[in-house]
Amino acid sequence: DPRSSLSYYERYHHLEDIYHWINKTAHDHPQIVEVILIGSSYEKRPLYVLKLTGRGGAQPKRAMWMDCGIHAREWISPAFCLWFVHYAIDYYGLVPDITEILDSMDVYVLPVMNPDGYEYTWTTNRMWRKNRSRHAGNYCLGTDLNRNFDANWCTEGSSQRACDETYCGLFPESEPEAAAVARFLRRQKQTVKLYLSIHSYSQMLLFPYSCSYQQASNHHDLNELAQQAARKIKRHYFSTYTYGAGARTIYLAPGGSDDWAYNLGIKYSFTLELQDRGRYGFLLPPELISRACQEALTAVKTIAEGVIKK
Ligand code: ING
Ligand code: ZN
Repeated sequence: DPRSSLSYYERYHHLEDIYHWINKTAHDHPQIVEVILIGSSYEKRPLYVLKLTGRGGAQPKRAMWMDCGIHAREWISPAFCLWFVHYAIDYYGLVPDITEILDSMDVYVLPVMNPDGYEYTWTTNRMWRKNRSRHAGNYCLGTDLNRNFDANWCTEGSSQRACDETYCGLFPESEPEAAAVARFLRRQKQTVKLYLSIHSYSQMLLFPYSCSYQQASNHHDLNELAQQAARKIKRHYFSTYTYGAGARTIYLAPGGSDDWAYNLGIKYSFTLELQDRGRYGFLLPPELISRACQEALTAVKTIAEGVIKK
């Protein structure tokens, strides 16, 4: 097996395998990790969040949120959430960067936000993007979860047609996956200071707004953090990440989670588009997982440290 030299974190995993990993990780590291069930998917799969907690910090402690796998085919995204949790557990107390982050902020990680879609990419259609919900009268299945949040919902840049890839759903948070995340963040909005959503591909660090061409009130802060992250990645790995407000950097995209979180009051809100820039696209080979995750880890640590110091 040519993959036998790759570690668990350098491979992609079935959904069942990831659920097993979540349980085992929490069981093996009870002093750092706690599992929280925040809801379930359309097909009734659990949505588990891992809460990582360090020692220090004043009460109430600040927090950051990171979700992976909103889009089913972006396999590097769940792979990165697992990579990040593993890194945090392995190096907490040993490496100053992650130690400071966990001591300053609780870290909530949702490894697979769209489990039904993820499963479908393993069994049936590798290029599936949306969830797997059915709406009365529609032949086509699935809503784009990153068009289903309440941020200029279903305006230009998304579709009202159920067969389209950017179908916005019946109403904001019509999808149980989006509703579960929104409900959790609404309850935690006093403590959550940083929102991160992990996608692929195109190597970009995006921030609000994507739902309009309006400039965020702290645009310069957001741009500076993204620039710092991009420069650090360039210096360490020679990879280019472009950055900027979503609508101006890629395209107008209403209903996205980062814009919604930003409007909720989480003023540091980013979408990270991981490797690559199009050679393999969504089909990033396992051999490239390690490099992609190291770059993403650099970005996450840089942004989190920046938020802690603000
Ligand atoms: N890109 C994102 C998408 O949902 C995005 C871009 C970012 C949209 C932030 C809205 C808000 O289209 C990918 N690759 O999914
Ligand atoms: Zn995506």
